[in-house]
Amino acid sequence: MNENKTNINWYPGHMAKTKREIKELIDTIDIVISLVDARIPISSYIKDLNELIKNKKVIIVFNKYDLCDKDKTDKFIEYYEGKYFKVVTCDSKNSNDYKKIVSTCEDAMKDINFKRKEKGLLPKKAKCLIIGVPNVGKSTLINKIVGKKVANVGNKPGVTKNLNTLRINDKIDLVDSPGILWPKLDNDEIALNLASMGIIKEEILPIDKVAVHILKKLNESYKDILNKELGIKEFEIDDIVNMYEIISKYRNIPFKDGEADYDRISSLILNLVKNETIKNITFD
Ligand SMILES: Nc1nc2c(ncn2[C@@H]2O[C@H](COP(=O)(O)OP(=O)(O)OP(=O)(O)O)[C@@H](O)[C@H]2O)c(=O)[nH]1
Ligand SMILES: [Mg+2]
Repeated sequence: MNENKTNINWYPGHMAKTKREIKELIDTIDIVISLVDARIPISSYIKDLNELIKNKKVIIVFNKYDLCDKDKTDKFIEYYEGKYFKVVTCDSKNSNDYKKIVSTCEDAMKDINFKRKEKGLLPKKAKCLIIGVPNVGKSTLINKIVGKKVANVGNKPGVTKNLNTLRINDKIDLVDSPGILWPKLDNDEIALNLASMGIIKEEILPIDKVAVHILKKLNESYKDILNKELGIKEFEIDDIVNMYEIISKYRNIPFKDGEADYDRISSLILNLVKNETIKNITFD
């Protein structure tokens, strides 16, 4: 198995381009809606957000809230509260939580228009930029707010390719943006958390490293899931070969050349998260 330490540097050209375009656009933006994955609310926060968006009003959205461990979420919400205008939890896929975001935008815009009035300026329509790492649910949220499919969505990173302004109503315009990361993913824990949630493309990191990271995290906080989904009762980080053999037997995955089929099992572990079989987890 590949146990080498990787120094991942994934920063494709289109992310640099998106950042340049955001910097050009930002003066016309009133509110920034910054999405994090509620399962990794710190790891999935864009590291250079403040530099990118100057001092705009920010709403932090804990998206995929339906998939996170709610017992752990409050302390992360507290961490962001006070730093930003508002924190909102949201399941963009199967709920009407998006309404909380719309009303928070309206509140933020009241503040902005009040200040404009003091300066003798007319009220303006809210222009809101949706921003976040890849695959966090930006386009899904936009489709919910619009009430129909206006943006492409996919269960993989890098679906949206361009900044895209959409008229919502006479009060709000929304700008969808491609997912961005920061130039160097030099922290292994953060990189592996991002990979576990499908935010970094699968080809970027060795799949077995990501799978072992998931096992380790489940063992730290969610032993019942490890047992139920993979048949592991006593996790041993120093004996991954044995762990993979246990999973082979439990899941009926045939051995290959006398060994557990590492690639297949690693894929299976990643897919448990990707297909939402494993829920109620927070890795940060
Ligand atoms: N369970 C759950 N799934 C979600 C939620 N929001 C989005 N998804 C799923 O997450 C995947 C990615 O959604 P997208 O809306 O394409 O994500 P994006 O941030 O626009 O991704 P890029 O355009 O690649 O940056 C899709 O499979 C969505 O169905 C949510 O709140 N809960
Ligand atoms: Mg998108």
